[in-house]
Amino acid sequence: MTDLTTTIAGVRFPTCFMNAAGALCVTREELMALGRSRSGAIVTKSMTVEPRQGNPEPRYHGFAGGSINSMGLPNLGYRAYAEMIPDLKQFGKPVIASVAGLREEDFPVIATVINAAGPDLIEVNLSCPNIPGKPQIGYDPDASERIIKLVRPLITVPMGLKLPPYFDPAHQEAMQKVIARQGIDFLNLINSVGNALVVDPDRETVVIKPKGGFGGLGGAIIKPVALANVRAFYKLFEGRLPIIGTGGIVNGVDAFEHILCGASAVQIGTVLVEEGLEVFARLETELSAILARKGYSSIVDCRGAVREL
Ligand code: RRO
Repeated sequence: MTDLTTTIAGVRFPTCFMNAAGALCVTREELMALGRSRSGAIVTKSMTVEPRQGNPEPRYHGFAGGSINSMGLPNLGYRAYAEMIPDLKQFGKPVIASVAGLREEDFPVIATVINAAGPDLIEVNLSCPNIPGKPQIGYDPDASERIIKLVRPLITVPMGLKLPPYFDPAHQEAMQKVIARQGIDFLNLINSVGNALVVDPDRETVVIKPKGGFGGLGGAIIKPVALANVRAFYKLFEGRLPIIGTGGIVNGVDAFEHILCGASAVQIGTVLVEEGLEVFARLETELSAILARKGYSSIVDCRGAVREL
């Protein structure tokens, strides 16, 4: 049997597959179900200071090649997740708390209390595309660095950043400098491709209600963008900064491609929502099969090994 375990910033994961923040992880029931499932970790929905209902529905739409969402950060508020974390840790797999904020000042408030609750890792979400009037922080290196500076001293567990997709090396290099200066322990690449638009030609409408139909694209259709960002940051950090690859993973081969590009673990969003928790067993079987077929006995054996021509 191939070894699908992995380690991120010194934390061991029983398998490299886990939910992406946002997918089936808002309520206590959903998070406990992730604990009982084969997910290699429990990742919370990105949390804000106050509980939020999120944007008006319909706000998620799945289609053949992926999904578009404009959830608008529906979550229980950080106090509820802080209370839940001790229970979530009983499942013997890492708990990753995803921290967001509507204002810069929110991040340190949430980080302090969540860090004290003892998650195994904290992911700071700098890339929500769906709050009307709020740009994605990760597209502004100065704003990103201000927020990182506020929370970095408060967080004692491994701290990562969830970044938006970048489409130009100059933007990746600018962010790399911020990350290197501030001492980040891992990256999660990528969040959804923000402000995309899906149209239903039969009904002649957009498919989600918020923001005139604009929302974050996920699923199979974004895999090349995700792979590009995993690869670019893997190379910028010379393989020394652990990366969680997120975006476009539908089957074991997709996960293998993320690992070849440099991912140490992968997260599942759209396909988890579409298929449910059973997806984790399928992905394990499929990734094990391809690793075995190619003679790799573990993830470390092939991580980052994609060859250039
Ligand atoms: O809640 C959302 O609308 C959302 C968030 Br916070 C995010 O980071 N990425 C996304 O696609 N949707």
